[in-house]
Amino acid sequence: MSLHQTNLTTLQLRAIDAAHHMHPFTDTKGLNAEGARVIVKALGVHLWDSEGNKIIDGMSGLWNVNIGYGREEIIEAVAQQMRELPFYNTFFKTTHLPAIELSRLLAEVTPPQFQRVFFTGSGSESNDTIIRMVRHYWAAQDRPGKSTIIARKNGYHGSTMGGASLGGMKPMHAQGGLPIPGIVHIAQPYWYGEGGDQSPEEFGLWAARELERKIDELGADTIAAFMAEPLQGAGGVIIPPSTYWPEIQRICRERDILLVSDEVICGFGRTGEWFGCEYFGYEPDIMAIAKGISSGYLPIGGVMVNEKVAQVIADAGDFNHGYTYSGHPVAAAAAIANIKILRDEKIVERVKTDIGPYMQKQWLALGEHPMVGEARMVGLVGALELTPNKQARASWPVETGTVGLITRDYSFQNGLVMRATRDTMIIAPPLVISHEEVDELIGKARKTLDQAWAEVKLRGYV
Ligand code: PXG
Repeated sequence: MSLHQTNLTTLQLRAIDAAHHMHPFTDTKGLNAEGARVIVKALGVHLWDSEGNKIIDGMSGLWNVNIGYGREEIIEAVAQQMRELPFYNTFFKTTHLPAIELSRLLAEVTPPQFQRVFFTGSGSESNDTIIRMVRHYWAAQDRPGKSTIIARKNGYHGSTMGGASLGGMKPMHAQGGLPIPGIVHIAQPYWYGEGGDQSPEEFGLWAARELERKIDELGADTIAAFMAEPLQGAGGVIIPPSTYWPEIQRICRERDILLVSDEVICGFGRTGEWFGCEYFGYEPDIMAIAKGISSGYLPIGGVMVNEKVAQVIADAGDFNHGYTYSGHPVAAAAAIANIKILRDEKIVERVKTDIGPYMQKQWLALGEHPMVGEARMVGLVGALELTPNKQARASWPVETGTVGLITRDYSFQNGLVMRATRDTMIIAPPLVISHEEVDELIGKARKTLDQAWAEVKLRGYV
């Protein structure tokens, strides 16, 4: 009998989970001592747990449920595709209707330089694909020495060997022998944390020129590509100063380096444009996509490739790369239905002109709270920097992350999923959130800050 048909208590469900389920990015002992929260259903922007608590999902699942939960169009499309063709591959000179339709749709909604997609099953697989693709691109032009990829400290590009190597997360590198060779990291454009006395604009130029310095140090004839997120998501919603991206683009063009945009979080409307590169005004050669492509209803990802790169790959014969689930027909059907909802309901435009500005105004006002050093947001993705001293942008006199966790726990208790990265609170609600739901979310966030502020004062952290 499936668990759905039983009347197991939350404690019993937690015990089974603790006995058999290894959770990602989790301290298993700590989790099992506490017990996992069991999520049982979701609708719109809300989740329900096994205790009957209703929670507003301020993180869109894991930054991916852009159209919100419970859309029947996707359920229908998936069920129909399951009946018709639950699986076939796209390897040996075959294709199928969902892969054909989705590739055309992606060519329509992505920036004009992108007419071709390589399908994957996730963001990590997209980035692993990109490592192989950019090296193959240069090798195919008799320049195999152009193989190093430059990425950034505190960037996030996934959890596979390649993805985690491209990422600049120290705790990830510390496990499993990472990064793999041929990947180097430069500074991130994190003005609040690292900008010191410089203005954001000055600091943005400095951070971009770190790329120039690194390329010149290693020699442009050894560098294949630069990869970055338009804004860093998992790293703490780090929004680069306006000077950053134009300078990065100039440097890549002048030195003949491929520019890769990891759009796994920013893609499909998060910033109020379809893709983050459109928001920040640059033209990548390659984009990694996943998450919002299907709003998480089924796992699927891809790599968008411009004509320059696609042509070289095509002229070079076999590209010896692919996944069983590249272009999975049912996942593709979910993605097609999702993209049509985003497009036909003008959800991305709504983020830009209506709900984005509406939420930004209230979110930025949280910056006046005594505990908040900076509130920032673009589209529907934002962060609050928690600090004991606003003017000094000071960090807390306890282990990094302590105050973030206190705040996150209050947020959960208040029925709001708001993430903590270090001592930075993060928000990225579904793009379909209503005005009333924004009011609800902000009210809960404000209450959470008040409670956390009282507690850190009680604990003597201020
Ligand atoms: N690139 C970016 C920019 C991401 O945010 C990936 C690639 C990898 O995608 P997959 O589908 O392989 O997970 C991501 C994923 C967090 C968190 O805690 C963020 C992600 C994944 C898991 C947790 O913020 N982003």
